[in-house]
Amino acid sequence: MVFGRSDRRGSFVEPVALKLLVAGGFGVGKTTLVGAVSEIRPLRTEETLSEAGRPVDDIDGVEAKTTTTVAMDFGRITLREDLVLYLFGTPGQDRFWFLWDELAQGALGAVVLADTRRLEDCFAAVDYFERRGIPFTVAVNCFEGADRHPTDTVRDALDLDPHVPVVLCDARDRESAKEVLITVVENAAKVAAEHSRVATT
Ligand SMILES: Nc1nc2c(ncn2[C@@H]2O[C@H](COP(=O)(O)OP(=O)(O)OP(=O)(O)O)[C@@H](O)[C@H]2O)c(=O)[nH]1
Ligand SMILES: [Mg+2]
Repeated sequence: MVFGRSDRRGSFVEPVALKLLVAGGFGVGKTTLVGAVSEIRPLRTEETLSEAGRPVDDIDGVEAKTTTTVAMDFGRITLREDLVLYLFGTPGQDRFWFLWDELAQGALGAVVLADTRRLEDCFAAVDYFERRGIPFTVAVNCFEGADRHPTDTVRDALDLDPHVPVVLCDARDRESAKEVLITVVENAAKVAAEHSRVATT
């Protein structure tokens, strides 16, 4: 066990709280994922996509979308009695990039959601976490109608380091989304352990 405080008598254990980001391109399912796993009513900041926004909002491939996140999503999930995750979903559109640094403060890890029909939309998020050294996991949200690509194809297309996990998910499904978050936490723990090993040798 990497996280959490144990109590030999098995009584109440104060949980460790970790902050994770849920990022990725526009309309890739970030708000959906946070909503699917959150055990509290998720905080959402959705606004209607308007005609006025058309010149700046790139809705190619997500024409059915009527709203977009303008600040953040927030949710919480208890993975184990001693481990609670606070989830912060980022806004997907480029005009909200200025919020990312604020949201990323203190984040232990991140999910980069990807849609194989618009893979290039998550380049910016991958780049952001690589530059800041925040361990991330790529989760391919398997939309109906999208070709199923093996995870290695996605890894190659995104030019990811071999240690970056790539998983498939359905952002609408609680168990599937939970699996993604477990991968993010395990990977972040692995990266942290590797860093401390390097620091002490
Ligand atoms: N078929 C299918 N639809 C999905 C899935 N995930 C999300 N959707 C739909 O796709 C649309 C986009 O979902 P959102 O969760 O709002 O996407 P987002 O990434 O938060 O979008 P922005 O905040 O605007 O960037 C919504 O209409 C969802 O119902 C999925 O796994 N499969
Ligand atoms: Mg959203």
